[in-house]
Amino acid sequence: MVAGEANDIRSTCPYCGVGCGVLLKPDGDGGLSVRGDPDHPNNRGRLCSKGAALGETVGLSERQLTPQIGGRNAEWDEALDLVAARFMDVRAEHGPDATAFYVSGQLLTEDYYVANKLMKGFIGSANIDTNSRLCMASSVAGHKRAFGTDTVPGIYEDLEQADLVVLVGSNLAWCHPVLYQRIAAAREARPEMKLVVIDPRRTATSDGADLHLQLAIGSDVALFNGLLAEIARQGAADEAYVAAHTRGFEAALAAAMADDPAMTGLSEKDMSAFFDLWIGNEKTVTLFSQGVNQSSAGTDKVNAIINCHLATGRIGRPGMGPFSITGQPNAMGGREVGGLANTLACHLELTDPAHRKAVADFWKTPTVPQEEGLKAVDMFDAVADGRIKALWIVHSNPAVTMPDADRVRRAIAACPFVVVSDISLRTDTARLADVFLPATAWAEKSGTVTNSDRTISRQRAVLPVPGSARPDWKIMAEVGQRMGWQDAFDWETPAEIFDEHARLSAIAGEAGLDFDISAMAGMDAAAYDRMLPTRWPQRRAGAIDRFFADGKFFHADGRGRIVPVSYRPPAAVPSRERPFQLNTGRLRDQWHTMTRTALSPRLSAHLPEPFVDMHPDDATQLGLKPADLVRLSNDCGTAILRLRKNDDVQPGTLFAPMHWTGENAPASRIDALVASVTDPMSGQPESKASVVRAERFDARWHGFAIAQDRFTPQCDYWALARTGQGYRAELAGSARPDDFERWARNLFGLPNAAAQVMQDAARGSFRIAFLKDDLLLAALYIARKPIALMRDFLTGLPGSEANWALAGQSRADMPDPGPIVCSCFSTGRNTIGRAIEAEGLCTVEAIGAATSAGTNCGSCKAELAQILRRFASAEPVD
Ligand SMILES: Nc1nc2c(c(=O)[nH]1)N[C@H]1C(S)=C(S)[C@@H](COP(=O)(O)OP(=O)(O)OC[C@H]3O[C@@H](n4cnc5c(=O)[nH]c(N)nc54)[C@H](O)[C@@H]3O)O[C@H]1N2
Ligand SMILES: Nc1nc2c(c(=O)[nH]1)N[C@H]1C(S)=C(S)[C@@H](COP(=O)(O)OP(=O)(O)OC[C@H]3O[C@@H](n4cnc5c(=O)[nH]c(N)nc54)[C@H](O)[C@@H]3O)O[C@H]1N2
Ligand code: SF4
Ligand SMILES: [Mo]
Repeated sequence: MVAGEANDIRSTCPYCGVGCGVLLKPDGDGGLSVRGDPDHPNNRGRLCSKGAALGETVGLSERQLTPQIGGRNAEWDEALDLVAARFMDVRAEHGPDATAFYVSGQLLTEDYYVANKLMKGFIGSANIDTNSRLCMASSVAGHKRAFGTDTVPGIYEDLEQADLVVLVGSNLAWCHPVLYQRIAAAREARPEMKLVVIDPRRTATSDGADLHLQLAIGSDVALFNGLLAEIARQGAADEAYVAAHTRGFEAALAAAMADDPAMTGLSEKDMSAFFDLWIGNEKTVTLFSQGVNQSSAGTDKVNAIINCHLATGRIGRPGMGPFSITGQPNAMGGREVGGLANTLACHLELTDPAHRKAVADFWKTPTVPQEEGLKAVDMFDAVADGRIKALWIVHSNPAVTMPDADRVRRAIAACPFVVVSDISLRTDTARLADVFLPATAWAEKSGTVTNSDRTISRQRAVLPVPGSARPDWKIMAEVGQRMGWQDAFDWETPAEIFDEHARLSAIAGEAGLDFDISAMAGMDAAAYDRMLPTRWPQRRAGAIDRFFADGKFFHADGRGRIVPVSYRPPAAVPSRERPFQLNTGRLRDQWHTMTRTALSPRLSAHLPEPFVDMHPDDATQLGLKPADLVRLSNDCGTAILRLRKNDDVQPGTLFAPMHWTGENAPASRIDALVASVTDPMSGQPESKASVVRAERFDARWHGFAIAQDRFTPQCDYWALARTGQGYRAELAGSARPDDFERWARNLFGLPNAAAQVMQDAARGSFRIAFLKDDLLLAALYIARKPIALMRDFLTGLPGSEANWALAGQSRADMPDPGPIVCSCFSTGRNTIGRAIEAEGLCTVEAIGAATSAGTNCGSCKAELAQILRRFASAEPVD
């Protein structure tokens, strides 16, 4: 049903690959109320903090709603004609491979289909690659090696039915919170169910596990080879299964035996506990994510995991199997349409002449390329060295998220013709566009997405299209038509595109491949509109209940491959010059480059500043104090980040989030430090194991600013975040301005506002508050050292009568809540800590009863448990 209760519109959350169903109700004023859809099989009504805050991110304040050419507003006709003409000129003069598209796993399937058809079918190059190269490419390559196709055999129910869930390189509690909660609920119902987390770093996910293996970064192959060897030693291999359905066991076992599990740095005791658990539980799901994929050994890691499942026959049955979880809402859909430079469409292969011919016939085009196109890192190299002269970036922000991001940013800037389709101009990439094309955003557009367990769900337009924004599929189809291919890009609705995609998939089914949704073809607009969540395959030629249930794989001989793999350490080796391994990843309440989540004050309050986690021993050795700023550097670039001293990370390793950009913290772009080393098979970058040096950033002054209106600081370090009352920023500089009052007036754009000033020249401290009619407009607090202020309290003051704000302290009647832990109820860490102490709380439920924290979406439950544990062990909470 399209409409739920009380005319809510059913749609799908645009963030992670869990694919939660949402019920949306426009308030008629541009806003939206959002609830979890109780009838959606993925989430059954649950949402995480990001999904629950979607209503706060649909405003138009940051949107660009007209096309731009060279920075000036333009009509669509002019912009589209220009894009078509420039791409055709480059193609005519330099050949199709001088053009490229860089697209995204957040595109809808229909958008993605059009992009792929335009580039591979008509422009005639395979130079279309996607941010999924940075995300899923190693899993794709590993699946193809093992299974013959890119098949994710598992479904979410398997995670609930398993007796053992192993999470490898996955911070599920933060990155797939609703799925994590489904596992947590299953464990509550069946306490004998075990959870193992394999991650070099302590996380909210590992804190809830029965066993946490803090292996050395990049050593997963050695661990799973150790497991395969132990499986053989204990006689736990399923010999009949191996003989009937696989190839390669002997060679893989020999390679595994030759590897040394000590490379993991794990104790014998932990390793054998893990091996025994894994071997002892037939119903085991091994779920993996970016700690596996984003590695120069990513494909081998994937196969090392799958090997253990094939060797034990633990695949193709309920409650067991390898499970590659997708990150983006439509990472799976992008693989279906063939959005990667080395695939064709519907899991068909570019390099297979029969596949090529079938697709060319279907598309009625003579020009399907024979060669694979450039993978993301190579593509931006080709942009840098001038081979690519026309580039179209859709729904991604590669100037921030590609490895060696400063170089990528320079390459895009130097490219002769760059088109960017985005919803906002305020991105590091969009700022470099020659032509900017304004896309409709999530709540304004229609189509389908496929989640991690192959469930296709509808996204539905619920808000009116603002300004002259257009859906991505439409923009690309119009360009295709203007290039001269009227018929091939002549769709009126996304339903027609879906139908074409479903019909094309019949070819894949006939070729004996896994992706076949031909039974979904033939839907008219009304049927498409009513579409319910549907898991593929949906074949005309008889249903498949579960992939690999019959022991048949997609290699020509029908057998799965157990692939010999050997441990290789990460490409960059720590040295005296660059002694730290830099691990990077995600935070609970931010999505990638923050263009949407940072619009929500609640989400921004969780962790409002970029930081680096460093082990206390390393921090002491470097003479760093708590809250110092740290400068990380290597050959690629530098980043300045706030120090968080804690033993969540191992000595010699660092962790920093990936989210901050030139727009909100220009000195803290973490991918500026990530070397563009890739996995030789998948081309996926090693985003979690670059090497850096670390030192104190010698700031002469530190500052904290709050204001009602947005401001853009000019200093060496700053990080801006939204608050309920406006904005907050951390600031620091290596040179002290002569006149802080003038500096502050410039900063806030308040040349004449009334001000209160408090300063202590000897201590180097300066505070200024700007007021209008007793209401606080803005305030700035400066000191020589990192300043201790009640920040989370101060951020609530702009706009209120707070002529005492300069004190920087909360008042007895308004205690400082501390950093937000529960973003649904804005409950801070201090509030929770006070409740634990005052009321002697010792369970997450008791905290919920006392403070409401964790009682709505539940995304913070893992952190509440962490706070409790740390209180119990008298560890410092931060
Ligand atoms: N809140 C939030 N959720 C998201 C996203 C987001 O931006 N924000 N993005 C979505 C996307 S696109 C993706 S791809 C997923 C990613 O989801 P995850 O893969 O769960 O997230 P990451 O934080 O990138 O990395 C996971 C973990 O890998 C660990 N790791 C690093 N190196 C190694 C290693 O060598 N071995 C092992 N075993 N582990 C290692 C890191 O310490 C980290 O905790 O999240 C999705 N969900
Ligand atoms: N160091 C490090 N780097 C990483 C990673 C890591 O773990 N560590 N992870 C990698 C991974 S897994 C991923 S998936 C990538 C993600 O990296 P990106 O895809 O580059 O990041 P996003 O911020 O999701 O970029 C999406 C862009 O699309 C825009 N947008 C939003 N809605 C629409 C729409 O409807 N249409 C259009 N046209 N645009 C829209 C947004 O404003 C934003 O600018 O980052 C990768 N980079
Ligand atoms: S878990 Fe959260 S971010 Fe992921 S789809 Fe569900 S609500 Fe959206
Ligand atoms: Mo991703």
